[in-house]
Amino acid sequence: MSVSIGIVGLPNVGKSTLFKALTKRQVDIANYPFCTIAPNKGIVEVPDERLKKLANFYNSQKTVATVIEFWDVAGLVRGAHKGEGLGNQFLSHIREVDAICQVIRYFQDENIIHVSAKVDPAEDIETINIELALADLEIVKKHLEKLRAKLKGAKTQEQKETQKIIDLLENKIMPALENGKLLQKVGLDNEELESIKYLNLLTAKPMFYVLNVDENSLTQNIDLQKIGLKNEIVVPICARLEADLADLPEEEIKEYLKTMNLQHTGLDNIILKAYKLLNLITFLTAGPKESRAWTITKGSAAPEAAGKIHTDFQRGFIAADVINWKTLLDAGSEPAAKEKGLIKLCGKDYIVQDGDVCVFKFNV
Ligand SMILES: Nc1nc2c(ncn2[C@@H]2O[C@H](COP(=O)(O)OP(=O)(O)OP(=O)(O)O)[C@@H](O)[C@H]2O)c(=O)[nH]1
Ligand SMILES: [Mg+2]
Repeated sequence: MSVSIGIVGLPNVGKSTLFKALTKRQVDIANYPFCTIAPNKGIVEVPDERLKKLANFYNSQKTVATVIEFWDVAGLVRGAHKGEGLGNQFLSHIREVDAICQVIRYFQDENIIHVSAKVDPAEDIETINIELALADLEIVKKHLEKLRAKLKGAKTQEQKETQKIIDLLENKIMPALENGKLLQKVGLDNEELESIKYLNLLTAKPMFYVLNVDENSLTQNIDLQKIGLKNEIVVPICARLEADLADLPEEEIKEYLKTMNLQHTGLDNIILKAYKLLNLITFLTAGPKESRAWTITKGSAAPEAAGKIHTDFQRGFIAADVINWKTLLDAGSEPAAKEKGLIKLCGKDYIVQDGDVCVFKFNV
């Protein structure tokens, strides 16, 4: 299953414009079995220069990037939890995402209506975060009823566990949500977060912010403190420009970035920041048939990485041949790398690193 991101924000801030730009780069789905595409889901390649270079090195017949899913939902308005606007029912579509991308309007354009008639990013962020918190609160309240009912009939051990969750929800989670706080900011420890994971609360998920700015603000410094974003991951983009860029051939995009003195497109930045936020890294498999990038959580051991390719690889894991992609390329060829002893044989405790090229050995 790929990493998924839900896009939230007020209406008319550019969420769908961003989504459309992203989906212009939608992957060739044939490469990804078991993937279905819903109308509001886009599956996008994670940009990776290393993969391209490796594919070139091996003259691979096929190159398969690792992917990330984006979900676009309708805009949230103040009072959505009480049914204002379209209400917040559509949030249920993104309950299972790994992270939330909040789009904020920063661009000035009199022709585009703002729901509160003025562009005020700080206020908009607060509105959205409160609505997300209140949407979570509804879920917590409903769930508490179920848990309390369960307490009546349950056996002792189960009762104890149920009571523990009830206490956490009543004493820590509910008060925070009632105050419009994001659960990510409440300081829950890992055990607490783990115990409420099944509730899929949106504010317990990692979140990053996309500032939809005017094109000419792209290269300017934005005072993030002023809009209340101090320690957050923020990606300034111009959604409209991204939509235009996504239509261009790669060479022209590179040319544009060069003239603007930018390193990546906004879309690439969003994907790269999402990886950082979720603590994800990429390892690679490469050869004449196929070069491919895979996503894993930082700190994963080799068998877990092998399991991304096939569960049999994990179950029957014996060892892995590992070399950093750059070391491999610099060696000139795979046999040369082998001869120089640059390919390391790693066991089940080896922690896979970003940019490792792996060959797994396994028993079936
Ligand atoms: N000037 C300017 N207009 C933009 C930009 N991004 C989006 N827009 C315009 O803003 C309007 C709303 O954009 P959408 O992407 O549909 O907004 P949305 O957030 O999906 O809105 P809802 O689906 O209603 O919640 C459209 O007319 C866009 O063309 C931008 O970067 N600059
Ligand atoms: Mg939209």
